[in-house]
Amino acid sequence: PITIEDDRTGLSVETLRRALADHLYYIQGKLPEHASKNDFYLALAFVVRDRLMPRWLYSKKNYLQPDTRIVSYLSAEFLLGPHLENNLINLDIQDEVRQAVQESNLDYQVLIDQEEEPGLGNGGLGRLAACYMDSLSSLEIPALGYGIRYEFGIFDQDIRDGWQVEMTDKWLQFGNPWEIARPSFAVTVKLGGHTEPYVDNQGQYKVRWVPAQIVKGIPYDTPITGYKVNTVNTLRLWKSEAPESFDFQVFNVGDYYGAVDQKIVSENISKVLYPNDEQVQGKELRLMQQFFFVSCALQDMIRIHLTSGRRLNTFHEKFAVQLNDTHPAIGVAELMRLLIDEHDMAWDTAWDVTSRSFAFTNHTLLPEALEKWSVDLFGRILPRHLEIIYEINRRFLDQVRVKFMGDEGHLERLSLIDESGHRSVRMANLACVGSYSINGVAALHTELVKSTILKDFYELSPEKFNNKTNGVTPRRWMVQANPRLTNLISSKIGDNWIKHLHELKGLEQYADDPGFRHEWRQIKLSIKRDLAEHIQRRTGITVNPESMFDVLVKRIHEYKRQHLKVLHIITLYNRIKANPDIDLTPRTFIFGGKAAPGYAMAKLMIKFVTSVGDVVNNDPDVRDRLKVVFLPDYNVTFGQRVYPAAELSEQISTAGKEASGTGNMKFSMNGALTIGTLDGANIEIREEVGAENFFLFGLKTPEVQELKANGYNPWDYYDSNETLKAVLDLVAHGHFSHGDPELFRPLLDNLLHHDPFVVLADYQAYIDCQDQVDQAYRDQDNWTRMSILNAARTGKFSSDRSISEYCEDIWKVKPLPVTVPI
Ligand code: 26Q
Repeated sequence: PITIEDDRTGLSVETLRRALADHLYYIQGKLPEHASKNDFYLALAFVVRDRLMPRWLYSKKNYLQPDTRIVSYLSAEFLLGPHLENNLINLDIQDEVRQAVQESNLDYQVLIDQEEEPGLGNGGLGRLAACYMDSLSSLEIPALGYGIRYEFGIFDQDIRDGWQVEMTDKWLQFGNPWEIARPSFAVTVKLGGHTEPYVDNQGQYKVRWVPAQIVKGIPYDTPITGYKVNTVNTLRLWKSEAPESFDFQVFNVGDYYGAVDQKIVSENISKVLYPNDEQVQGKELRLMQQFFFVSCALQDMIRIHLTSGRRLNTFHEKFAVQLNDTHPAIGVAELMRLLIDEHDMAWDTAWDVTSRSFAFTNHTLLPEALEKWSVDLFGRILPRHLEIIYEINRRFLDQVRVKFMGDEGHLERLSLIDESGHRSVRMANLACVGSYSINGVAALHTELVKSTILKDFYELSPEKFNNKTNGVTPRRWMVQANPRLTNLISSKIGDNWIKHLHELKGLEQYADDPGFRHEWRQIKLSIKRDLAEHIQRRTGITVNPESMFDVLVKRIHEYKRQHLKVLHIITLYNRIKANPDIDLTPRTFIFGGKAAPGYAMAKLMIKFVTSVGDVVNNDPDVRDRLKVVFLPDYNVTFGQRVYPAAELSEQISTAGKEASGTGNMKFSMNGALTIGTLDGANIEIREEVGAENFFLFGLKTPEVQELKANGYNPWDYYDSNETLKAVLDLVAHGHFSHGDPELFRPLLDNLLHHDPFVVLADYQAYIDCQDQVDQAYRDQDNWTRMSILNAARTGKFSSDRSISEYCEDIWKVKPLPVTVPI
């Protein structure tokens, strides 16, 4: 029989080829001979988007069914990474599309590489949100992600003369085929001004917010496909614009520039992602961003709720609203305002709905990362919310007084307002009071949250607290990033593991199989060769693919201790200089990561890596046994290249500082061994893979606390350890700075006199442990065995496991398979 496929939905190679040509001609408006690579990429992206559209539309339709319960994930960041290949994998059309592309005389990889990744996040927290969206769809959970459509995402990093240089990320400049603007669902958001009491026409005493400014929020929807299921959830990101009428009032009195100024402020709100992670500044624009997207999201949810035919007093039954850290915590006050001021609900009902809607995830233990807003600033931007927060606080503290009678300490610490010094609003406290669940992101982290930063809240409401250890999606971080390993694994145990990662356990039986080990090692080597070529192209540095690939990629921060890694490199360098014929394991040290532009010490740490690299890489005595590479512009795309190539994963934060880490999981899954401290999820990784397959070193959390309590003096470690002294002296004398003793002085002074992250105290333990790594690497057979066992035992770290736990314990939401009529 002759079957004719539709150009929009057909999946045969021939139809796909025709659809590609069709889109190039009619959507890009290009003849093939005039089309750029990007034109072909866009045409292909539209071919794929067409094919997910029916599933997307019917998934959306489900949201509006009255009984559908929806997870609403509120996050200021979604660090998605490229969509195209991910969607091909999820739709299971990779082979056909490859073939169609080839038959169109195009190069599949070239087209994939055209995509500019949406870098709408800083690091771990933003990437976690992206992995969670993937798992929600793959598990067929109705979900909406809400965030900001930043025009400029995380800056592009260049390295010039060894220093970081930031450049704007113009990710939208060549068009974004994955988003659809929905101007018909635009909402308005108020800012500034004052409040005034009034009596409404039912005789009710009410408060009116008279704003100084109104901005418009326009939603842009991106489809989030699930793996081999019909569910395609929506990520709805908001762009700010000036309302059409923006200029009338001012314009009429002739203040043209004033009118345009207002328009600029409106458009600035979604302009750029703040590039700081783990160090907050109380900037007005940042508060506006947070409020803007949260208000848009809640208004949108209320619209969906009412459209699905329900009354507002059941809002909490329709939506489970997750707060990704405190960045969206203003939502607690905003939902109260919307219900009371705009929908005439009584306070008690509104509070009942609100406090049953929100759940809060904490991601940090660093005091400098806790968000506080000065009451002055807050009241200037959100005068009504400040009143509401005062009222929430008054009622809350009344309850606290009953529980902790007469204890002023508790009241002071629990209050939503910090009254010490300049008064400020504590966003973590607002999130805790307004949420029915509070969770940390790894077992140790949750315990530390309960015993330190949120101790008082834990004592008040222990039942709210729970742990949800982070996870990462095996679709992106194995199937997409590491197709060769994926094929080998599936050839042995089938491909069920992609949805049920615990099934990787089946690999354990091959850990002692010489043939399997050989294949495993050959794959790692071939990926290392590809990375070596990439390094050559990007940095001009030649590296030996047979050397150990020792990788440290993550945001640059003192607590993550990239400088400890550099001290190790200098130690090896000194050994070679003292004895050029020394027998040591050749290594390639690969660094990547961005520093917050305002974080001088982090930027100096980058210069430290590159400067040591310049000397080590070019010293003839080293004879290419050590190579140091700093790869510029570490991002999701590069992560997909580097995790599969890594043999040693560096997870060396100060114990008690890294909430969880997620890169650690990506490495392990791809068969890297970890050298790490007992911090964050490292602890759980070690539990899973076995202590004998993990290189542990360093002080434990209580030991760090004790050391500091007893007056830690880093100088003592310098003074009593000759190798450490030699390393630091070499830096101090300018060996890595062309004789300039000043360049690294701030870094050295900090280490020798403050060392807040106990780098020097952990130095010797780290060196000793690295020496064990060297020894272990010499036995390649056993190393490969450990590598296989690592991958086989990482089932726990699938984000599917994390999301299932959120669904069962917190959100109380069940899968809802989507039916697509044919
Ligand atoms: C806040 C206010 C103003 C400006 C910026 C910020 C801001 C932005 C991003 C504060 C913090 C962040 C990011 C934090 C983050 O990425 N934390 C990481 O979260 C991961 C996911 O849970 C954990 O694995 C990491 O351990 C944790 O560091």
